[in-house]
Amino acid sequence: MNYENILVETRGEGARKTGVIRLNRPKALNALSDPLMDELGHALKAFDADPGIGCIVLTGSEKAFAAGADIPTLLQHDFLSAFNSQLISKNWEHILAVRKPVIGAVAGFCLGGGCELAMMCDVLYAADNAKFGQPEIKLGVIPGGGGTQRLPRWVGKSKAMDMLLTGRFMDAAEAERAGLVARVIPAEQLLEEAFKAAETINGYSAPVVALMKQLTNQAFEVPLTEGVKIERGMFHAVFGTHDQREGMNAFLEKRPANWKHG
Ligand code: DAK
Repeated sequence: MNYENILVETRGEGARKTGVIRLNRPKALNALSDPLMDELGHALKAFDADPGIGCIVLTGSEKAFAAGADIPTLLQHDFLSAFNSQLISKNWEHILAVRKPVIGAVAGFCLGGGCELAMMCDVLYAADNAKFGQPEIKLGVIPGGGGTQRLPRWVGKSKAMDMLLTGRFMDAAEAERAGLVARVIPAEQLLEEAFKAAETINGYSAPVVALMKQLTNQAFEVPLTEGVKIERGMFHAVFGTHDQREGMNAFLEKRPANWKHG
């Protein structure tokens, strides 16, 4: 696929590298048009399928991660055309099918669908100039990419309501306090820090990383007792891998582990 709305590269020195996807529609503050979301889905799938990639960093520009769905496109629809075409639904949740960790590195505006996309990442790092918001109410609509569902789970009901009902933006410091992002990083160091975290993850056993992601995301989907039960079964299952014995032996022998990713 020929990418026109994203930039794609790989980074890193180790055996497993980092796939980097940069949203790139600067004139529209990276608004998430259908072509952009198609390209994003394609790039995510390709990195996920590549055994040489350990994890993925998704980022935008210094000015905007993404300022939301593409408003001119939304304006072309009425109820029937939105309903019949399943408006921007088909390519929206490809990111949720990715089994490798996706680190969102957010600088500048992260609004509407941009915030919803960020919340679908596994880890979020924010530059100190990041601004998060679900301003759909100002456009006379509600979020359509999960904003009313994920935001309360991430930041609690009261803060989510405050943001959804007023349309106000949250700065990076508030986002960290609220638990929306893992860390706030000076803007000029954002990507380097994200790459460093990615390199660390790339250095671990791939199936264990994938399982860790799967189980942690499952915490938002299943009841606690059920989730703990599934974790217990999976804990026992990893004892069937080479990497469990290797990791524990390497610790006792005071040497780096030599993972076989199996
Ligand atoms: N779409 C298209 N173009 C946008 C845009 C957007 N969301 N946001 C900004 N732009 C464009 C502006 O129109 C402007 O273009 P020109 O006029 O230069 O041609 C350019 O980017 C620069 O924007 P501004 O001149 O406005 O720049 P400022 O620095 O003054 O303001 C801003 C920055 C981010 C505060 C402002 O642009 C803004 O408020 N933008 C709109 C933010 C917003 O309302 N976002 C929510 C959109 S609705 C769904 C999934 C997702 C969604 C729906 C359904 N399904 C799965 C069903 C999501 C919906 C949304 O996100």
